[in-house]
Amino acid sequence: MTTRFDTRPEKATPLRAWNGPLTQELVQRPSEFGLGNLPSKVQPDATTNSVCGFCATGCSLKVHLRDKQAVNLSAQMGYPVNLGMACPKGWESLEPLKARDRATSPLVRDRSGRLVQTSWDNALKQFVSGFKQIAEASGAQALAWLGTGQIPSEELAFLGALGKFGMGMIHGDGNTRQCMATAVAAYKESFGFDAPPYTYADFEESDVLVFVGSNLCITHPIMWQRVMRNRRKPEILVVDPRRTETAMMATKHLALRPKSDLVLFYGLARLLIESGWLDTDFIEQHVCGFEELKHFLLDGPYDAYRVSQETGIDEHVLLEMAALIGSGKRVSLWWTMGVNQSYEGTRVAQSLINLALLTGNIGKPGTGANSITGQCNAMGSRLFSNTTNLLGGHAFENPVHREKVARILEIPLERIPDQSSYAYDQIMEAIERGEIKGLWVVATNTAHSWINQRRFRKLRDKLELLVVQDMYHSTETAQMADIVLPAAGWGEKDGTFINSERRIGCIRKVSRAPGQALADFHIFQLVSHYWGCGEMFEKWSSPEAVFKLLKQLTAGQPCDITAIENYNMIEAHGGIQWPLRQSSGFAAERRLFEDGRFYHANGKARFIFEAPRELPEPTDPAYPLTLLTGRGTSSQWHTQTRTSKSAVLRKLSPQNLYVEINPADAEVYGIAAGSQVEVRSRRGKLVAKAYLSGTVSRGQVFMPMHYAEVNELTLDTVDPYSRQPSYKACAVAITST
Ligand SMILES: Nc1nc2c(c(=O)[nH]1)N[C@H]1C(S)=C(S)[C@@H](COP(=O)(O)OP(=O)(O)OC[C@H]3O[C@@H](n4cnc5c(=O)[nH]c(N)nc54)[C@H](O)[C@@H]3O)O[C@H]1N2
Ligand SMILES: Nc1nc2c(c(=O)[nH]1)N[C@H]1C(S)=C(S)[C@@H](COP(=O)(O)OP(=O)(O)OC[C@H]3O[C@@H](n4cnc5c(=O)[nH]c(N)nc54)[C@H](O)[C@@H]3O)O[C@H]1N2
Ligand code: SF4
Ligand SMILES: [Mo]
Repeated sequence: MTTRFDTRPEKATPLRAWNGPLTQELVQRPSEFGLGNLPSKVQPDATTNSVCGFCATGCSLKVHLRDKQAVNLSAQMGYPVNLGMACPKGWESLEPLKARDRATSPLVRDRSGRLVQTSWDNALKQFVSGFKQIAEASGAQALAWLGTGQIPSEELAFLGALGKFGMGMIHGDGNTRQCMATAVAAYKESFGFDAPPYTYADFEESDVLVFVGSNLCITHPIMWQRVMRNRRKPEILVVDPRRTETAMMATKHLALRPKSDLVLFYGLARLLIESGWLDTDFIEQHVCGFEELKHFLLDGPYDAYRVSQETGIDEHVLLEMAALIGSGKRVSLWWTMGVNQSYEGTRVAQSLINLALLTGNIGKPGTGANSITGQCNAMGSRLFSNTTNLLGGHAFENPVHREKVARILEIPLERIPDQSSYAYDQIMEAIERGEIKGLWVVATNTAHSWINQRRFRKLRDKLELLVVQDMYHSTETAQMADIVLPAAGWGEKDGTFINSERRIGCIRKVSRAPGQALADFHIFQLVSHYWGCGEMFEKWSSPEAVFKLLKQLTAGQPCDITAIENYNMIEAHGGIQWPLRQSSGFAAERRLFEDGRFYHANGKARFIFEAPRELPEPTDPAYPLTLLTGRGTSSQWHTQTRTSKSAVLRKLSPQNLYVEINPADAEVYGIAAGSQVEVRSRRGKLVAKAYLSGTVSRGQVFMPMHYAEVNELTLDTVDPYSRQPSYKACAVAITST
């Protein structure tokens, strides 16, 4: 669908009765609202620090201002995360803000099907009346929102609280489901709380680092720099079917068969048990379920011979790896999407956690079973989005938790639902069934990033109202919307992000949003007033005021941050990791579980295991190749709405879709290097340029997710525990065109 814009000024709609001076100001002067928002200590011409808005490394950038407007930036020296370094995306952070396709005014679809400019007042009236009509006709379960891990915690919490407590929605999820849900499910079950235990110093303090399904070099370049600072001459093992940039830098690359991870780690656990490479004291005191795990491994098909057959990794390499993990002084295990995005990802993540627990590699320098987070604030989303859990890591089902949240937020208890939301895929299915009819998409580009796009695109017609809130009017999802709400982006608003090592850092408004674009925070304030629940959010007057509420909500939780006073304190310490219960004398880098106490009621961790499942879509003669998808380069971010706006970043990445094919396979299929090929799955097909390379093994092909067509091919299966989509393996065929 192509969308054209009508730039004719629209007849002013009269304001309805407002219930607060704030909203008056917001609506009358939307583009100026919050301009005075720069931190008071910052002079008009000065520098201020802001955490990067791309990946979850959480580097701090020093932004240089002229007349309160950012003109340049550099990496901040001395910040405990990046130590003066930044990757190309960080350096280019200001460019996406200047793009010509920024959404600068609300848009609504007119009768002829075009998106036309309108006022905030009109857009919000249409949004609210449309959603209310749906709720009146079909109940609040007919509404849902999809959020993100890319806006500050204060905004995420606002969206979640507004959606559930204010507007009465039950269903809301976010793009963190595509990304981190598996790690969340795994940690919760194994440790009793979603708690990545590490600190980045662990990269420097390990003797053995094992990276599983992580291409750290390009996906978290500054974390990789921390690995490079390790002076202990570490062994670096990379477990990835592809010979990635990271694998090339490793001391050993284990190119396992796609999705054979579970068998591999069960095989290694068995070798550890058989060889007595265990920390038996640690297991006895701090972990439940060892005997059960032992029987499962010793009685099951996890001997080195069979594991080698299934994974494609030589037996002697398995033994070497077990010896490194079993006898290494400080072993750390790291994983990302090669694990999380799988139909059995939760169990794979837990098989890694099991290895750390078996060898007592947790709670000490250079150790841990460490999930690396993707988006800048995926960790904030895990705690504060009010989707998978009630604000602050609480449970919707728990009456004590509901009472606590109602008391702190001063809202009626009955506004808090006692059931969890549908997950992302279940929201999609509910739209397909005609059960969900109104969808509000905030800071995610579903029409590119969601799995099996063809199925998704058919859902558009099932929705009575699709509202998209984005920085750009040009995204695939915004183009499908009935209403587009123009949002300010990173750099144009205040708030906090939580990085991969649980470090809370501040982002600052250093640039003015274009036209009438507003910070998501202010959009949520407006929606609350138009919905008629503005009173409930009276205290939610600024991001920092919300931060104070959030910190109260964490009281007594593993993520307790009640001792963080305010944003200034966060800045003064170079970010602060959760938890922080006492404000005096804490180290800049802290890890969890130093006392061996986990978050289950008995203080112990659990060994969790289960027999591997069948691959949902194995290859066959019609579709003989396995398609792997993931990140292509360090200069491309996801659906490229932001990174494509920087000329520098564009130069650093291929502009057109390509498919990596092993040269031997190319010969079999008669494919010449650089030629156009058709890639087909059971769901769709596309044309891409053939890039012949030994980085993929025979029988596999790789395509980066940055091009919209790729998810036409992917298979929409999910892990049953985390409901995270299995983006990383489906069967395809290739022919030359
Ligand atoms: N430049 C850049 N950086 C980013 C992002 C970006 O878009 N661009 N996105 C950010 C986000 S949100 C995320 S979630 C992270 C993702 O960071 P990563 O997880 O590091 O990135 P991916 O390329 O998605 O996947 C990692 C690897 O998993 C491998 N893999 C596929 N199947 C399997 C398997 O069965 N087993 C194993 N062991 N490995 C497998 C792939 O070959 C791939 O190399 O990156 C973050 N950083
Ligand atoms: N095939 C395949 N598909 C994948 C993956 C894969 O490995 N393979 N990885 C998955 C993963 S891990 C992830 S995280 C997802 C990412 O998928 P998406 O979340 O869809 O990707 P982004 O391009 O980051 O989309 C963010 C959107 O928010 C907008 N935006 C940015 N900042 C703001 C803001 O402050 N406010 C508002 N309102 N909007 C803003 C951007 O313009 C953009 O449209 O993709 C998933 N899809
Ligand atoms: S590594 Fe991540 S956080 Fe650091 S500058 Fe690059 S994109 Fe930003
Ligand atoms: Mo992600």
